[in-house]
Amino acid sequence: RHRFWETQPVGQFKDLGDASLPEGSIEPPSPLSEVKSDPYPLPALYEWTTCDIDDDATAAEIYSLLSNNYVEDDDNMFRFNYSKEFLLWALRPPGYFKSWHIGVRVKSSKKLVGFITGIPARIRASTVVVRMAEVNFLCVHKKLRSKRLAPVLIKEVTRRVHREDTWQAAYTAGVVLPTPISTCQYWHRSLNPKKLIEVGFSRLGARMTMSRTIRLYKLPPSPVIPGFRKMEIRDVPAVTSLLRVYLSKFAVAPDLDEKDVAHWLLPRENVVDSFLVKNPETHEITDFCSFYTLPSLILNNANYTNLKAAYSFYNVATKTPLLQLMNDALIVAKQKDYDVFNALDVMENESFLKELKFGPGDGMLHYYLYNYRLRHALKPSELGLVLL
Ligand code: NHW
Ligand code: EN5
Repeated sequence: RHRFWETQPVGQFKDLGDASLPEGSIEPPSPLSEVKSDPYPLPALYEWTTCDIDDDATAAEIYSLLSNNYVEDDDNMFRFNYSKEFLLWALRPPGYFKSWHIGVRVKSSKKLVGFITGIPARIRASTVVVRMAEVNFLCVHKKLRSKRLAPVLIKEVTRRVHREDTWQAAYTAGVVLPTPISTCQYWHRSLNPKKLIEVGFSRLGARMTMSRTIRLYKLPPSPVIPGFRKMEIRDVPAVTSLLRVYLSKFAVAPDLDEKDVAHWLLPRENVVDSFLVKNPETHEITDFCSFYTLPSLILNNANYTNLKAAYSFYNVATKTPLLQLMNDALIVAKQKDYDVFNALDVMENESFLKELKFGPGDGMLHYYLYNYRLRHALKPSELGLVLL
């Protein structure tokens, strides 16, 4: 069934439900001296490249490979269109390794045709904090599909991660592989229903007119919660404390320090937005919400080429009800001209999705760990991790 994945230290379908297997590493680390120092062999026409994303020309090549060849929905109507600024943010967190930004070029033309990345992260599984790589942006040019290049890219990122004495990884995918630790559903909240319907992202409901639909999704012009404002640098310590306490409730979640929070959550235009509620009397920061910006290309529409989507990131509500906090997140996303606000059913998101008029999407997101077994599969609500 899975000629590659069956050879890897990941949970296998045949072991599902075997409670006798212990939680933790599947295979032990090797001595670093035993990790190969040369890259995996590639088919003769191709060569490895370490991508220097600080170089504008290289960043442009990566952007172009992904915007033409990365993830599409099941009906090939939309393709993720990560911006250059987003990629720089996603790939340069505290302690990142340039060697984990890996490309494949055609030897003769130097054209970039393959890509995969890792970034370092500390992820807690149950009670143990594990150093991991978060692997993302695996991409093979459309013309080179089904040639088994993906397993080579995965083995090469694994080798380079091992070289940094890291033996576990976390990743998500829309496809089912051996074996998800959890399977989540995408939900979508229309902000610009007329455009979403015109481009085929959503449909006019039964017994609904366009004007009733527009009215259904209407939002107030500005946030409602007193003390709701953009996150600033001076808020990093308070936001870190809020998040650390909150994320400790989930079975799998990142272990974030102040440096991580500064990187991942300080607002960056058209990349990440973060807001908090500061009590006007006590000056206490009690609630926090964030979303990242990931537009999609609209593949076959005469009138529109881009869909501006916000994705729910990390949210913590200790005083304001989560529903109200997320309602203000929708309001600011609408103010900033997003077409749709997306969320997974992770953490406590189920508590607001239906009431805030999100509807289930046709996409699922499966979460995976490499070389780490959990005793049980997780409900989405037990996951405290959002990958980009
Ligand atoms: S998920 C997004 C992945 N990218 C896309 O979907 C973009 C569009 N598609 C493509 O570019 C987020 C190609 O179709 C790709 C596959 C490159 C996906 N994850 O080369 P072949 C991530 O980036 C397996 C893992 O012939 P292809 C997360 C497939 O099951 N494996 O296929 C990435 C089969 O193996 P099997 C995937 O279509 C996590 C083999 O690849 C996969 O030309 C990576 C076929 O290869 C996917 N999304 O290229 C793992 N899609 O055993 C990281 C297919 O079934 C693991 N496959 O025969 C951790 C590493 C670090 C460890 C450190 C200790
Ligand atoms: C790694 N970080 O399928 C990520 N998106 O539902 C890689 N559907 O946008 C893995 N097909 O349901 C990514 N509209 C896996 C996801 C790949 C992209 C994907 C889905 C998620 C999506 C939309 C458009 C469907 C177009 C036809 C969708 C319905 C919205 C509707 C709004 C009104 C209320 C009901 C729902």
